[in-house]
Formats: sequence, C-alpha cells, structure tokens
Amino acid sequence: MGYDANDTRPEAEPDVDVVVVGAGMAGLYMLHLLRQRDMSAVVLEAADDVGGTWYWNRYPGARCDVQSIDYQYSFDAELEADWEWSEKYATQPEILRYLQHVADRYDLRPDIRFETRVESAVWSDDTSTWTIATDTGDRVIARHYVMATGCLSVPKAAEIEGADRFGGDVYFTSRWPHDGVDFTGQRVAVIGTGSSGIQSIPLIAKEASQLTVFQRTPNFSVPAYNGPSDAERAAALAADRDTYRDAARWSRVGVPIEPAERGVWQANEAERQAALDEGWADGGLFGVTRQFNDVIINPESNRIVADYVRDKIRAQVDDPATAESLCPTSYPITSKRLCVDTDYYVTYNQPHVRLIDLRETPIETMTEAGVDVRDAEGSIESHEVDAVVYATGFDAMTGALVSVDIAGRDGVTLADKWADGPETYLGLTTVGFPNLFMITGPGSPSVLSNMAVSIEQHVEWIADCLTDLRASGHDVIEPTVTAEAGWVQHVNDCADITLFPQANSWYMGANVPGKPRVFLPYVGGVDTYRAVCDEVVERDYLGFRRAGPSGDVEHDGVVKRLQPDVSGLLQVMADLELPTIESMTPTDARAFMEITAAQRPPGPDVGEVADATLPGADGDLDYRLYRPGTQGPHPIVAYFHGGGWVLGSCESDDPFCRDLCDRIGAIVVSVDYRHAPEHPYPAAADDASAALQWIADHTIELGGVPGQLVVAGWSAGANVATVAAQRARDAGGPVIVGQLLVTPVTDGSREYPSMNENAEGYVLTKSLMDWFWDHYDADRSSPSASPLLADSLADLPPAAVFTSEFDPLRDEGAAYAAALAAAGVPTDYHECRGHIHTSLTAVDVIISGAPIRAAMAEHVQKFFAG
Ligand code: N01
Repeated sequence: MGYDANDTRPEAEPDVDVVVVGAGMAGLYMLHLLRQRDMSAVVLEAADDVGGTWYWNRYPGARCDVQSIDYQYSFDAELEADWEWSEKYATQPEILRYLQHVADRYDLRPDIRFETRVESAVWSDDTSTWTIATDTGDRVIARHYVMATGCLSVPKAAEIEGADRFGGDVYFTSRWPHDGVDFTGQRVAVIGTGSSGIQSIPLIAKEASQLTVFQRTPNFSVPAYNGPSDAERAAALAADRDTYRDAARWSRVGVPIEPAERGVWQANEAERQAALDEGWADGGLFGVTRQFNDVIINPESNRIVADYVRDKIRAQVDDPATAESLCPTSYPITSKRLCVDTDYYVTYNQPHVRLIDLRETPIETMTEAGVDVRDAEGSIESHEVDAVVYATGFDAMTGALVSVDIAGRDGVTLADKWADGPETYLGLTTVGFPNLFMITGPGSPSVLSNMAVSIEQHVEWIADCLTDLRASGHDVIEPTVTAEAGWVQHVNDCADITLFPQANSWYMGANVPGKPRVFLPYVGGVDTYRAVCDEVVERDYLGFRRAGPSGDVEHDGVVKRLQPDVSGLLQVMADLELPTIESMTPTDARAFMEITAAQRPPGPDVGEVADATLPGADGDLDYRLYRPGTQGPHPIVAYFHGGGWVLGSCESDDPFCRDLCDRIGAIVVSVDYRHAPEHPYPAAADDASAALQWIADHTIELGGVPGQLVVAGWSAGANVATVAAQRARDAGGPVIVGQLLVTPVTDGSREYPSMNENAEGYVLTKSLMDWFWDHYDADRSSPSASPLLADSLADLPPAAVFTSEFDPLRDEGAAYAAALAAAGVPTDYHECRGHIHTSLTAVDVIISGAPIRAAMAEHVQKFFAG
C-alpha cells in the first residue's frame, strides 16, 4: 500500500528503524553503519556471543580458505592497522577473537540481544512495519528488517538410518563443543568429506587410536601451504592500502589477484604443465584452478586441470585403491567448492586411518556401537567406534532465510514464495517482502566470493539505500516483479554458461533432499555485480518501487538484459577502444578482421577440411569443405559467410562452419563470393546462385546425397542465400530442401525500429550497416538486394530464421520469417534473447550461443529428414 494522504489512522511507531538478525561478520558491520547513519537498530542473535559462522564452527582445523589479509573488514583503516594476523590462513579462534575485537572496538554489544532466536517476522501494509517475534517472548517493531544470517549457518540433518541409535559420542562440526573434544585413544568415525571433514580429519587422526572416514563423494582439495602471511600481499597492502582494497572490490571474486588471460586451449602441453605446476606450488583456492580462464566453462579445459589434480592426489596416497577412491570423477573441478587442506591426503597413509567408500559400500544403518555398511553382495561390515563426527554440511544459502517464519504482503511466507527456488532482486530484496533486505542472499556473489568483501558491499548498499529513502521521504521499498524476474533470469543465464549446474553441490541445493535444484549464488563476478548494484542506484533505483509521505515512485525495468558472455565480450571490446570498421578502408577492415579471427578458439574438429575452387558467376571462387568424421555420403549445406558483402571469407566463419558440420553431421561447403566495393551489387548474389548450382551439380563428387541440399548464411551471407533460394525457385532448380538464415539482411528499403533501438553499442551498428549498403551500392528496392520485397515468397523451401534481440537487423529478419509463413512456407522463427548480431556464430567464445546453434542444427536435420 502506498502513502495515502487521507489515511487518518495513527502511524504505528516502530521500536527501531532496523532489526538485524545475526551478529556475525555481516550483522556487526550493519549495526555499526546504521548507527553512523543515525538510525536506530537492534541485532538479534541466537548465540551468546558475536561471530556467526566463526562462533559455531569450532571443529579442529577450522580455518578460513581465503587468506586472512583479504578476509577482514576494510571499512576502517585504523581497525586494519590495529590488528595483525598470525598466519596466512587464520584459525577459527583467531577469527572469532577478531570479530569480538570489532564488537568491542565499536561498542556494538549494547545493541545486540544475545541468546535471542528470531521465530517469525510479519509485515504490515497498514503500518509499513515488520513485527519480529523471538523465542524469548520479545516482540520488536521495525521499519526495516535485515537478515544477516549467513549462507552456511543451518546444519543439514544427518539423514542416516538409525542415527539416534548410536550409543557413543556424537559431534557435528558445525556445532562443536566450546571446550573442545579430546579424541585421544578413541575410535572415531568421520562422516562427510567436504571442507569441514577435510580440515578436521588430519587433526582428529593425530589423537584418535583409529579413524574411519566415511566418504560418499570425494572432493578436490589443494594444499594450503599455511604459514606466515603472504609477504608479497602484505607488502602490496602496506604500500597502498586503498588501491589494494579497491582492487579486491573490483575483482571477480573479491580478492585482488590477476585474472588468467588465456584459456587452456591457448597453451601447449609444456606451457600447461608449467602453469599448473606453478599454481600447485602456490596452493590455495586461486592456485591451480586459476591458471586459465576457461576451467569452469570449457569441459575439455576442466578435464585437463582435473586430471592434473587427480594425479597429485594419487602421488600423495600410498594405497592405490584408496587413492582412486579419493579422486573425484563425477563432476567438473570447481563445480563443487574446492577444498584447501593441510596434510589431508597423506593422512590416509597412516596405519590407523581407513577410508570407506560409500559408493561401493553404502551405510546400511547406524547401530548402538557404530556404523554398518553393506557391500555389493549384501554382506554387512560393522565399524565399531566410540565417537561419530558428522561433517555433513548445511542447508546452504536459503536455509537460514526460510527457517524464520517470514510473512510478507498478504501473509505469503518466504518459504512458500521460494518453494521452487529463491527469487530475489540482486540477492538483496524480494517481491512481496517490502523493506526486507538479505545480506549475501541467493542471487548475489556471496559464497562464490570473498565473503568479507561481499558483506561490506551489501551492508553499504543497504545503508545507502536506507539513507536515500530517508532523504527522499520514502519509508517503503520493494522490487518490481519485472526487475526480479529479469534478475533471476540473469542469474540463471550466468550459471548456464558454466559447468556449475553439472554437480550435485550445495550451490545447487542438491545436498538437501527435496530442495529445488537451482543454482543459488550469482556467478557473474563481484566486479560485475558491484557495477550492477551501483547502476541500479544511479538509475534512481531501477527495478524498485518506493512509497511514503512524499508519494509513490516506481522505476520498472530489467538491469541486465544481455547474455552475460555477450556483455562481457562487449566490455572487453570497449576496453580495447577498437576503431570502428566504418572508419577504415575496406582493405584495412579486412586485414583487421583477419587479425581478430586469428585470436579466437578454433571450433570443433571435423573429419576433413579441404580448400578448393568452384566457378562463380564471373571467375573462380574459393570454397572450404567440411566433412563429418562419419561414413558418407552426407547431405550438404551450402553456406555463405557474413561481412556485409564487403568483408569475410571461408576463414572468417570457419569455427561456425565446423560447428554446423559437427552438430548437423552434414558436409558444409562454405563459399567465398566477390566483395564490394570492388564488385558491387549484384556480384555477391550472382556468385551465390552460381555456387549453389555448381554444388547441386557436383553433389556426388563432393560426397553428398543427391537432393539433400540446404542453403544457409549469416547476415549478408543470409541475404545472398535467400536471394539464391528465390532464384532457384524461379529457375526451377536446383532443388533446395531448407534454408537456415542467421540474422539475415532482408530489406534495405526501410528503417525498422530495431535499427534505431540498437543503433549503437552492439558491434553491428546503424552506421556500419549504412557503410555496408553504401559499398554494396545496391538497388535496395530490388528483391535481389532486399529479398523481402519479392513479389511472392510462396513455394520457397522451409526456413529457420534466427535473429538476435539486440541486433539492428532483428526486425527485418522477423519480417522475412513472418512473410515466409504468410506465404505458406513452413517457417520457424527464433528471436535469441540477450544476443547481438555477432554472438550467435561466435563458437566457444559466446557459450550462451551453443544451445541456439544446437537448435539451428536440429532444424537443418529436420529439413534433410523431410
Ligand atoms: O559441507 P559439504 P562442509 N551420508 O556440504 C557428506 C564452507 N566451509 O561443512 O557430497 C554420507 O561441503 C557429503 O557427501 P555428498 C565451504 O564453502 C568453509 O564440509 O553429499 N555422507 C559431503 O562429503 C564449504 O564448501 C571452510 O555425497 C554425507 C559432506 O558430507 C561449505 O562450508 C570450512 C551425508 C558435506 O560436505 C560446506 O562445507 C568448512 C550422508 N547422509 C566449511 N550427508 C573454510 O575453509 C552429507 N554427506 C572457510
């Protein structure tokens, strides 16, 4: 409900401006900043002290896997100067001491209610307040409600048959006794081999007389090489603190490390080995897996790095069978959180330590005396132990948020709203829950980043937002449905171009039975994310509705509309400050295109690639033939490259042609045609027609199947392909069974809205298109230049037309598809969301184009199948 000037009911006075739940790293800073902004706040905390995750996770060996120098607050230079870490990776007690020091230093404790668990929170539209109820019977009314409850704070149930039956001692790594545990002389079982298990196992092994580790899925773990703080980093920080911290804030993962600039495919065998050796020697999260930039997107790159790490595991473990059990094989490396260990693998070389591979012998039940496992023959082996340690993980990211009964507008609970997976705007807010903020919520970089950096960014964004609301006379803020849907889509788009969704990880919610399988964090990067959050504010809270005494204001919209990899590529191009094509001569532009082409991934291998010539309309034309590796004969695709009739060649579209050949299982004959301005209109179209005829006439010699010919093209190549198809129809041959038209030029006689909407910024610009047309020097009213203007489109071969959302040519492609369909031609039309003119064909560069190219291939296969 917005502000109503006629509403005479008394305003319910909130007790405080803000209730914050949780006194961990996020809650402490939130409280500090709210106080600095003169807002009243209270923090409600279930524990009896501050620390959050570092309060609860006290198991032996618990450390942060981000170096201490980076895993700390940066908001106060004096605080930094005041605290020195004793090790590269601080232990849990040291981090807890640090957070206690922060609480004391800023005198935060008076506004924290300890041993107070929030049970419910209810929004009232009438009073624009949240009423928060706790297990102590307290009720706090607040204008705003901030969940600073952490991403890994709700332990997952053990889910093991008979767990209650065990008569010995039971421990959870996530709820470790404060006095510690002495395992000396004990027989101990550890269940679970994630980070918590991997950190605690070597230390438990030091005390226990016998340690049995029950492993369901092995994890990749890399050495921590813990010791004194990294000298290089410490020096960089000391030399220029602000630059160092700023670099972290604008880095991909919240740590100031140089991003890898090359993919695995760009390094030869020796270079790869050297890079991986160097990464392994560095150790830590950013060692071996950060040598190349495509490890989490390219399956082959990932396999190479994973093989390297598997070899390292084998080299550390004496018993080959145990080593194999410890080698992960069922998911890509880093698609589950990488573990960072000290002496984990070598622990298994000790005679009193044994690994039980639950994939071979699953747990049958817990018994009074220990753990029973069952082998493939059904025999039971009993492992008698004195203590069981569950290191079985968390209901991550959403667990803590939905465990409080949060009822938003109309009484809808967050748990109900998120039944099929969390929906947020920026991971900060969610529709239907006004004035609710989440710190590092689902849909934000959170667990894929240095939490310290992400927490500070969120806390500061929220504090700024509340300050802005106060200044603008608003007391309610809520995202719009459109903005949230757009963000959820973008979060999914980012995940979909990676290998993350392939793992059954807690990132995917896959570790909790019944939890929806949704990728929870935002993988687009801390830097991109920060820029998005800033942009939202700069665009006057784009995607939010604000209400209050000063009136209602809503700025609806979607903040990220491009596919993430398209947007990334545009950014790289912008950073390079490349000259525009239209500022060059055609000769220079061609040379420039060649240089660019030499730097891209090569595309898939095919059975054979052969260059030859065929007769064009006025002299020979080069062509390149791609043959599948399978037994022929094969159907044929005659393909015409893009480049605005001025640029391009078989070489320029080589990866795309390989991809088509590979996906379709057809021969692709990619034909060069004469270029303008040397050979203006209609030379290109005439060559395309001549080439098509020649290919049809030489089907058998080429290894093709007679009558199985599809014409295809991209951009201007699609233009000449359509013209050739129309001419073939009019001439009674050759027979073409289908046309694949990718972002085609179909009508130069008119200006469609997409030409102006996407006039600039998406590689193919309006001015570049003018440059192409000018050089082609065509009669744009002729169907041989503008095939949409043909008298009739009836009786043309079935068509698949693909356009891109952010393409000046989008609407003319759509118009051609519509006209074909209206003329009775079976036509499938796809407008590719978030793509630009050049992205659909960018094989292995624009990963989000891969499913689209798969769809193209499917259409062509259907043409051949009749
Ligand atoms: O939890 P996990 P964690 N029977 O979910 C197994 C952060 N963290 O507490 O993979 C048998 O990773 C489960 O097997 P599977 C860090 O981000 C950081 O270790 O489901 N086994 C898995 O092996 C980390 O990623 C640090 O097949 C069962 C293990 O238990 C996150 O917290 C330190 C089972 C759980 O691993 C979570 O780590 C610690 C069952 N019924 C944690 N149920 C730092 O270094 C589960 N498992 C900062």
